[in-house]
Amino acid sequence: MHAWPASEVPALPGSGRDLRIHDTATGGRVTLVPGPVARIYVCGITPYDATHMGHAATYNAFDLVQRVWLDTKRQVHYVQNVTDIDDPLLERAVRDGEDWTALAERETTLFREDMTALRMLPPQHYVGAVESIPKIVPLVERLLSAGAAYELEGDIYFSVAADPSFGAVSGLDAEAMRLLSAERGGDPDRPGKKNPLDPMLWMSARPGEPSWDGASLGPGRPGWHIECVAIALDHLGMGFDVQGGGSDLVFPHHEMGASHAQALTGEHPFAKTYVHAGMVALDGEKMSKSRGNLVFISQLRRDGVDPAAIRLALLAHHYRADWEWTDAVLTEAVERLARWRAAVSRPDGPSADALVEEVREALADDLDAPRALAAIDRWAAAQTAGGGTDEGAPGLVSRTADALLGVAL
Ligand code: 5CA
Ligand code: ZN
Repeated sequence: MHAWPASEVPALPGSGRDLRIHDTATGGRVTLVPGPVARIYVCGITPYDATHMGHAATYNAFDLVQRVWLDTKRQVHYVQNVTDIDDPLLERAVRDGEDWTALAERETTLFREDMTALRMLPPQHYVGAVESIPKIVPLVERLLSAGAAYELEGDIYFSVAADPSFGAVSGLDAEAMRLLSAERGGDPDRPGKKNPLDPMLWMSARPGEPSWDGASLGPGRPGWHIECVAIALDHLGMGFDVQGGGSDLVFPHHEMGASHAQALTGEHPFAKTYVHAGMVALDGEKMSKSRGNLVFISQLRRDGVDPAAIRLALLAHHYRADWEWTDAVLTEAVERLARWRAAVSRPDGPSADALVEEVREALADDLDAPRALAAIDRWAAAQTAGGGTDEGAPGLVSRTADALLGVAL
């Protein structure tokens, strides 16, 4: 699949800082020190009801990770998937009487447009589940022959018992895992499973549903977790720097992915660091497709909202916080954007050398974007108060907002 066009990332004077970030697996902060090419996998959308504010908030967090890395003069190798075949996508297509491929294509196109408008850096590899089936099937076959998977009435399940470090990503107990598994695509109550938590790797063809050639597995379609494992191993290999997603992916998705990969390769870890963004809510409830309480980026754009203001609304919240979308959040962002634009449109202003370092330091400190915004607010206020004759300052502030925050002034 093709991704979306990249916006330029201006180079800033001096050099960036290594990112200290919260790692879900250890429950503490780690300093990321990738090689010259930092490797990141961010779980992509299931293409229906895209792109809502929750999606955008999560992708914003991982866009910041990359901007910090680029500022340290590293290259970034970024991979993202599209879950273009899965139960919820098929259910939505049936509900709306629409062809599931048309639905997936339309929503993926919309997502690309929204990501472009928000100046999110594109992945080098944007990969669909369907196009990955030829990579997924041999992995499932290998898990079967290694005794890490088993068949149940034609379906193939992964055996969580095959991974001695199962549980290491989420740190949850069995009861909590069981509840989340039932809520998030698992089938803990299906009789005959070795462990209720065991996730499906390959679902045999169901009447009226699409299916693909699964070689020795028979016709069917892939499970969710093995999709991301196949794509990540294909493009990044084991031990990549960060796997990212929203906090609703900690369990089962990222836990199972780590177990699949470890059982496949005998190596540890799948990702060195697991990073999760908080959940955006609307009207007191997590914004979700199943509840339908969604604010769409494309709708706001159609309403004439500047994408840079949407971006500022996202940046005003710490990525790990759960927060609520309100009209006031947007109004504040629109006002901030206007203040910043007025401040950088003057020919000179207060020196911005220290500001660049403040923004760098805020982001390196577990992506503290609200602190970065506050620093630029202070510069803009000083500018408005008429202090300073540094001719390079407005341009430097613009480049800083663009390079580190993805905000075009
Ligand atoms: N296709 C899978 C990942 S492989 C999936 O979870 N798709 S999704 O469309 O449901 O979500 C895409 C990303 O948005 C995930 O990282 C998910 O954690 C995140 N996300 C979904 N809802 C919210 C929300 N309300 N707030 C923040 N992030 C969210
Ligand atoms: Zn995923």
